[in-house]
Parts: sequence; C-alpha cells; structure tokens
Amino acid sequence: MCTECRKKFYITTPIYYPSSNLHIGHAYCTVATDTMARYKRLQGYDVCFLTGTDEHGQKIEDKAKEAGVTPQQFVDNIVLGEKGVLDLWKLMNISYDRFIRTTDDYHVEAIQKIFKMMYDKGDIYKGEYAGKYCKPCESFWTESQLVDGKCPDCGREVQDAKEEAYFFRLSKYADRVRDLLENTDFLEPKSRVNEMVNNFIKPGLNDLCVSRTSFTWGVPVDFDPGHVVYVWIDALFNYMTALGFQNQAKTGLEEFWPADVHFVGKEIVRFHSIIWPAMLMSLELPLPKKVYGHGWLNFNGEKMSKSRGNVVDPYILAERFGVDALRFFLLRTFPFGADGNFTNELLINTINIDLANTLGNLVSRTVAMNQKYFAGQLAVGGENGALDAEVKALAEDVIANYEKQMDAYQFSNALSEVFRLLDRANKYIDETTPWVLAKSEETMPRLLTVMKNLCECIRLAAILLTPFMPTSCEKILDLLNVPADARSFSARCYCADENATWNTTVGAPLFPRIDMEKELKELEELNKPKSPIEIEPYSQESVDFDTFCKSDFRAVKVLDCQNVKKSDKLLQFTLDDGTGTPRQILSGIAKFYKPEELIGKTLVAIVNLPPRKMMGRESCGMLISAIHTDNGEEKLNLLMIADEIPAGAKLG
Ligand code: ME8
Repeated sequence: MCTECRKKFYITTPIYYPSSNLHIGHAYCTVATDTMARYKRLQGYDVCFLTGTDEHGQKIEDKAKEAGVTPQQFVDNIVLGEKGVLDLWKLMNISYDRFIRTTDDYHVEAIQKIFKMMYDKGDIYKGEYAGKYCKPCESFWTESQLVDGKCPDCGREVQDAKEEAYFFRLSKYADRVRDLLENTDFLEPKSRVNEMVNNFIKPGLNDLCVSRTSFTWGVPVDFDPGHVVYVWIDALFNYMTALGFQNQAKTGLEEFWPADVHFVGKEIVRFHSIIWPAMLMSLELPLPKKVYGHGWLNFNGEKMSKSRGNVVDPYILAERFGVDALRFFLLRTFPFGADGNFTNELLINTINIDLANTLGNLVSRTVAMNQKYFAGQLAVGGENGALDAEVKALAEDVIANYEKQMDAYQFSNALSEVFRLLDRANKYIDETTPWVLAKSEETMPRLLTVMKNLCECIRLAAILLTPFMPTSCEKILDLLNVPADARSFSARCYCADENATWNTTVGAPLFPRIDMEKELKELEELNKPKSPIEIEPYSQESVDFDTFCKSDFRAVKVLDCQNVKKSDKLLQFTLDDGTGTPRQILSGIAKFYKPEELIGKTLVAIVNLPPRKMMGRESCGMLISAIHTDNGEEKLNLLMIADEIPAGAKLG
C-alpha cells in the first residue's frame, strides 16, 4: 500500500533535559514508545515516532557556566557526545523517525511566531510575577500550591521570585480543559484525571507566567527584548514544530497532527493535560487524541534520578544482559501506568524465568527435536491429535487479547498473553511426549504434526514479541527459516496444517541462564563506590635549595616516538631540546600512551642526569609525569605544557 493511503500513527516521548546522565528510568518511556511504534508499523500503519531534547532554561545556563562552556557547547556535548542521548537511543535500538532539539533554528523561529500569535489573540498579556520558583523544575508556584513550603513536583526548596513577565490566560480555558479531562478519554490512566482535577483545576487555575527576564538561555520574545519564552511553552510545541507547524523546514502536519498519543511520566502530566490543551485551544488547533501518564521506575522506593544519586546505568545492564532482555524486562515487569521498583534480582529472575526457561527452552528443545527426529526438515503430512485444536484456539485467543492490550498501552498484559501461549506450548511437549512418539514408525506422522504445532506457536510468539525484542525475535524466526511474508503481522493466523513445511536450524542459546548469586556479586562490585584516589606518600627527606637548583628542567618537543622492540614497557623518544641536536630519552610508559599520540607534544624533561642504558639503548634524561592510583589502577599522565613554549626553555 502506498504511504499516503496507509493509516497514520503519531506517537511521542517527552523531550529529555540534557542536563543529567540518562538512566534506565529515561530509557523506560522511550522503550515503551519504541515498542508501540514498532507494533503499529507491524500492523501496517505509517508511523511517525518523535523524540528529542529540551535544551533551554536556567538550569542548563547554570550548568554550562559551572562547566566553563557555552550553553550550546554544553547541550551539544550531552546530546551528541560519547554516551550521550543519541548514543543511548542507539544502544537501546530505538527506531525514532524524527529527533527534535529545541535549539534547532526552525523550532526557535516557530516558537517566536507561536508566542506572538497567542499575544495577538489577547491570550498572552504583560504583567508582573511574584511567586515561588523551583529552579530544577523551572516552575513557578503560588504559596498555596507548595507542599510543606517546598516544590509540589520534586519536594525541593523554592525561592522568592519577582519579575515583569508575560502571562497566558490559562484561567480562561479552565472549564473546557476540565470537560476534556472528565468527559473524554484524553487522559489515561483514569486515576490521573482525578489528580489533575482535584489538585489543579478545582482549587482554581491561575494564569500562567510564560516569559522570563532573569536569564537569557531560551527563545527570545522577538517583540520585547530581554524576555525569553518559558521553557514549557518552548518544549510542548515541539510536538508540532517537528511536523512543520509555523516553519518550512519540516513537513507532516497534515498527515500526523493530531498526535495519537503522547507518552509522558506522571510528574509532567499536568503540563500535558492542562497547559498543552489550553494553548492549543487558544490557537484553535486540534488536540492530541491522548496523553498517557506512565509511572516511575523507582530504586529502593525512590524515583531514580541523577540528583538523588540512585541511577542505574543502562550501558552496564545492556552489556551484561543484552538490550533485548533489558527492553523486555522493563515492559514485562511493571504495569505501564503504575510505579515499579527496579532491583537487579527482579531483572535476573525475569530473564531466567521468562526468557531462558520459557521462551529460550521452548525454542531450543523444538529445534533440537526437529533435528534429531527429522534432520530439521518437517515435510508435508502428519496426523492431528486431540490437543491440537485446543492449542490452536488458545493461540487465536492470545493474538486477539494481545492486540486489545497493546491498543490500550498495557504492555505487561500483552506480554502475559504471549507467555500464556509459550507456557501452553511447553506443556504440549510434556503432554505429547515426542521422545515416545519417535520410538515407533507408526507414531511418526503424529510426531510430525506435534513438531509443526510447536514451530507454529514459536513463530506466532516471535511475531508478537518482535516490537519488544526486535533482534532476538529475528534470530528466532531465522532458526525456523520463516519466510519474510510469514513474519509479518498480517501472517498472524494459526496455520500448522498438513500442507505446512518447516526447515529449522539449531543455534546457540538465545538467552543463557544467569547465575543469580555470581551476577549480583559482580554487579555489586561494579556499583561499589570507587575507592579514593591514592597518591604517593610525601617524602620525609628534605633537599637543600642549591642541590635542587642543580636539576635542569627543560621544555622538549617530541619529534618522534616509537615502541622499543621486545619491551612492552619502553617508549623511545627523539626530542627537540633546543640545542639543535636531537636528544634520546627512554621512558617506561608504553602502557599509558600510544607513540603516535605523543608526536608534536611539548613535554618537560630533566636533562642533566647521567646517561643510562635501557635494553641496550642510551637514555639521556627523564620525562616528568604525574602518577597516582585510581580504584586500584595505576594512572600516569605525562606533564604537557603549552605548545608556544619553545624547545629548550628552562623551567624553574
Ligand atoms: O520532564 N522512571 O524532561 P526529563 C520513569 N523536558 N520515568 C522517568 C524517570 C524514572 N525514574 N526519570 C525520568 C522533562 N523519567 C521535560 C519534558 S516534554 C514537552 C518536556 C521520565 O528529562 C520523566 O517522567 O526530566 C519524563 O517523562 C521523561 O523521563 C523526561 O524527563
């Protein structure tokens, strides 16, 4: 079907603040969104999956200052740098279609136009703001909204703040927003509706302060210099600017807006279900069809977050358990709308029980038996038995329920359905006892059908699990040599009849069992606070000044540097020491540097030591380096000085 005729599905994650290391809690929402996007693609939808980064605001400005870089350099590094946002999404196999950065020019220009449109409409007006400001959340609060005098979102201290500011007439839209929340399915799960109405709408919606003058890192209000647009206005409209709203750089607004669903964490439901629809109402734009507020991944009962120092590193987990196992765990274990407590035991248990025992074993037993009894080739023929119809009926029921649950964003329930099928298939092996059927020629046709039914159950389960574990499911379907057209979602009907044929291959175990005790110990070791940096003990012996002054320290430039043959320690340096005659120094630092990375560097050498022979070569002096021990590991840094210091310059 051509793309234009296909049904559209637009799904988004929140855009992430690039101010902190991303952790498994961030990956949670993105993995859920990715799984839904993949599911919809399998169903034949033309999907647009948007994610991105929310890069403006005082917090970023402050952090950049602390780091001694510009805000743009700061965000670039976190978004594009090593183990940055893009790296993490690559690691987690996130199949986003678009990635927006709120510092992108097209977005900035669009936000300026949007702000002006609401101003021209009279929904944004100028006033003065006096209130309480929570810096980490970038939120203003009234006294009555504070909880125990602290920010109601994050529980941190707030500060007094007063400034001339623009306001959005949120109060004007209170009734319409309340109606939207109470009388439609706009916000889910339903429990979040009560929270919003009781905590925010019933006490009375105040107009919202939507500009700041106390910092500059934001979208400037172009008709009033000094003001920058409130970061949440800038952020929320990303969902539309990424499709070309108020800009020429992007397209897709007509096809994809209104969004089918915004997945967001529960603490930002307020912004998405009250402020966002109110602004869209102001601009008379269609509202997104749904906001789904998921729960938090907690660690020891507290929200995992950088500031609380309890983050779990997705890189470590993915490396040890595999990305698919991690993706699966996140959605299998915690119901999407509720909070979940992350523990390593839970992760390992889920992998062992569901993936190694149930799924992995079913696949390996089935392909091994196919190999043993039929050399991997299941030909036309067979003989139906009493249990087959029951297995088939269950498979069909599972498929229907799975879709119902996926369409309601109930990932863990959808997975329970798939595991109902896998458990049934494992039980079917125990009931049909293929090893007994294999003993007699007469029961071989029955064995053929049993094996076909097992292959079919695995094929169906692998299709249904593909959105969750794309790489592993492809491997499973490869082991069964399932042709491309039988891997698609439209091929999800049960078909293990007489005419079916299979050709299966034995492969390495997909999900090896994890030794819980050993693994927990190793993880604990990895997470142990690092032992402090050790420095060499200070010398108790003093040196008299004149003796010290005899040491001749000079700046030297590395002309050449090579490994010394048969030595894994020594590097041989040819140095320009300013005399015109190259100086040779040998240094036992090969473990710490590659020769090529030192060529051209300006180093410090003591040059009046008597020459020494090392591995038969003469060394005329010593290079100065700094040595310490970090977490039991010896570290060495050659002293490097500014390149404008000429070769031979005396140091003293
Ligand atoms: O809120 N468990 O960005 P953010 C589950 N820029 N979800 C978690 C989590 C955890 N432990 N920690 C964070 C912002 N999240 C804004 C969004 S959208 C227009 C602007 C989720 O980086 C959190 O709930 O602080 C939120 O949905 C998302 O990560 C981004 O959080």
